[in-house]
Amino acid sequence: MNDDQKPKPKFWPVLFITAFVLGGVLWVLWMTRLIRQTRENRTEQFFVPMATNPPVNGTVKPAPAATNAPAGQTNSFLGSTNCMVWIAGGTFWMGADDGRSDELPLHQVTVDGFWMDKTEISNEQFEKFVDATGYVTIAERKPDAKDFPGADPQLLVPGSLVFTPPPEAVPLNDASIWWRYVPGANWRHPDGPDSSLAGRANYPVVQVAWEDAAAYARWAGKRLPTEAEWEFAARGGLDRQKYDWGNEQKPNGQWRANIWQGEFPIQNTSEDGFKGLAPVGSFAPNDYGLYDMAGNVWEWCADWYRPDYYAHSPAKNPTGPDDSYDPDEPGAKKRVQRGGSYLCSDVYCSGYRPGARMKCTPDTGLSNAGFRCVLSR
Ligand SMILES: [Ca+2]
Repeated sequence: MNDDQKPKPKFWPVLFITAFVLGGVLWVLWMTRLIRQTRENRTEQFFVPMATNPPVNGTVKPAPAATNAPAGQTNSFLGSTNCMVWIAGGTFWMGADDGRSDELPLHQVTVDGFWMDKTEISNEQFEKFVDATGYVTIAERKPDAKDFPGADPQLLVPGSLVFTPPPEAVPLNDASIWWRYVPGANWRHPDGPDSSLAGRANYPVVQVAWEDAAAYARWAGKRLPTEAEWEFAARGGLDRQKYDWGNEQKPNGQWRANIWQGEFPIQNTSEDGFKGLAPVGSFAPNDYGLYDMAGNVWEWCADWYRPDYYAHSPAKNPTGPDDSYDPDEPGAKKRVQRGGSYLCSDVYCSGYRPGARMKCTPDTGLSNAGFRCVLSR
C-alpha cells in the first residue's frame, strides 16, 4: 500500500465538534451577560424616583434595610425608599423668634440623615395598609365609656372631628366653634357618612389619629419623624427663613402652599386654587424635594408636646420630652403636629411656617390632619 492509498485523517468531524462546543460556550457567556444587564436595568428603574429628586449634596444613598419590621409581616414594599427622598443630616436653627412663645428659644440642633416620604400619605397608600392588615382606625371604633366618664352612652359612637364653618364671623379664640364631632366620620368618610373618597385616591389621608399613623409606619417598616427631623426637612436648607421657600410669603405673586385666604373661618376665597384639601404634590416642592411641608394637612410627629421643651432640648437628634404638658389643656397628653393645613390663615394660626408647632391628643382624628413617614439607614 503506498501513501496515496492510506486513509486520510478525517478533520471535518473534529472541526464540527470543536465549533459546536465553542458556539455553546459563547452562547452561555452571552446569555449570562444578558441576564446581568437585565437585572442591572431593573435595579436602576427601581431607584428612578430617588434619582429624579436629587438628594441633598447630590448623594444618592442605597436603599436601607428595614430595621423595625414586625415579625411575620408580608409587605412587598416593606422598608422601600421608593417615593422617599434622602435628607442628609446637618445642623440648623430650630424654632422661630417671630411666632408663638413655644417656638422659643431659637436653638441649634443637629440631626442625622434620614429618608422622608416626598408627599403626605395618600388615601390610596393608606387603603393598601388597611386592605393588607384589616386595621381599624380609632375613629371607626366605638369610644370606650371608661375613657369618657360621665358621658351619655348614646353619644359614645364612632366618629371624628370635622371642620364645619360657621355661617357668620366668630371670635377666633374658641376652635370648638368650627369643629364638630360627626358620627360616622372617618378616613373613608372624612367629612361625615355622606362623604367618600371617590376621585380622591391621591388626596392626603385624614381622620387618622397618632396611633393610626404609627401603625401604618410600623407596617411600612418606617416610623414617624421626630419634630426636629420634620423641621429640618421642611426648611430645605434655608437658614432661619420665615417660610419653607424663603422670607417672602408670595414670591412672584404666587401662593406656595394650600392655606386659607379670606376671612377665617367663614370664607375661603381659594386664591391658591383650593378651597379644601388638595391632591398631594399640587404645589412646588421645597429645596429638598419635599411637597406640602407647608399647608394642606397637619402632619403627626413622634414627639410628645411641651411648650418649654426647646429650653433644655438636646443639641443632637432630640426625640422630644418624656412626658407631655399643654397649659391650654393641662389634663391632656398631646403629640406634636407640624406644617399647618388648608385651614391656616395669617389672622389665625400661621401654622404653615416651618417653625410653627401644634399639639393634639394622640387619639384624635381631624379632617385636616394626616402624616408622612421617615426611615433611618
Ligand atoms: Ca402638610
